[in-house]
Amino acid sequence: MSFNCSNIVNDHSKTDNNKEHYRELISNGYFVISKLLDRSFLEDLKYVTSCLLDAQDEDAGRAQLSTGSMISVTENTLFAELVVYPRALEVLRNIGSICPRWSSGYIISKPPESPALFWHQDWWGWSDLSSYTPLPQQLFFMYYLVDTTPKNGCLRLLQGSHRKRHEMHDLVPDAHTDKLRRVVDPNHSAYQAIKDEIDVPVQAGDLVVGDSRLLHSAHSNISGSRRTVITLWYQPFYDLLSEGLRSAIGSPSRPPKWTPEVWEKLNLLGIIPAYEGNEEPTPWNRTPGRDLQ
Ligand SMILES: O=C(O)CCC(=O)C(=O)O
Repeated sequence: MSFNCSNIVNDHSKTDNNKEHYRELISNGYFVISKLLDRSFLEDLKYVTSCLLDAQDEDAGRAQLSTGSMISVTENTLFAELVVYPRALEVLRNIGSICPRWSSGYIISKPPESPALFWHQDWWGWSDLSSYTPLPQQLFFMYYLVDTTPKNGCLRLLQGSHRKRHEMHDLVPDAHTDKLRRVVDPNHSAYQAIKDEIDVPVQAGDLVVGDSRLLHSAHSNISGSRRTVITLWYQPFYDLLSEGLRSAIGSPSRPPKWTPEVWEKLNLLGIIPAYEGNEEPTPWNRTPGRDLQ
């Protein structure tokens, strides 16, 4: 299996790079790795993703006008390969994650001429004290399948907001509401540009890794083409999480498109969380408490 401690890289130039990524993650809340995806895998992902997007009905699009599509990666087995893509697992190992777990993932595609994504952060365990410490509980791995710029909806973020309160935390405490998803009020502060925001334009096949507590959003897509990202969620330090958090993560449900053989392979790689204790799950809470200062 790939999370073998003996595989840890000891090439010194690489080690410096890895230290830098870890430092960026802890202090800024994210880092970018260019060209992580191999060309032919990228083409396969593009093809399968386009087929899934073409098959989506219009109601699904309206319900997620701000986000874009929200299609689970369990809709096609190709994405299971992405979950355990060796270069991605190496990225995890290099930031010190010995036995990470993966919990979910989505294809998020902004159609042509679509509005901005609302400002939000994705951490749901703010009732757990570890949420107010430097180490990330959960990471996003965002793979953009096309080149992105502010014109076609590139990612934008508030550096350091994973550990430091920003006024956006109070303006939009929990952004995951039906109203914001449907853009009922396009003038809502959740969609607006912020003085401190940083654009993260990338090239197709690049990877953006970030702390789930980081405030982020995406520009509107004013181009004539889709802008697609695949977001995967990992717990890099799963074994250090409180029992309540591990209980809340539980074990993923197994929708039928990923066959038992696929799940078995992922299980053998140790990447699927499986909580077997009796602790009450930490309640779902997406609003940071006053301890975030
Ligand atoms: O669409 C994007 O660029 C960002 C997606 C996002 O915010 C997320 O996956 O949490």
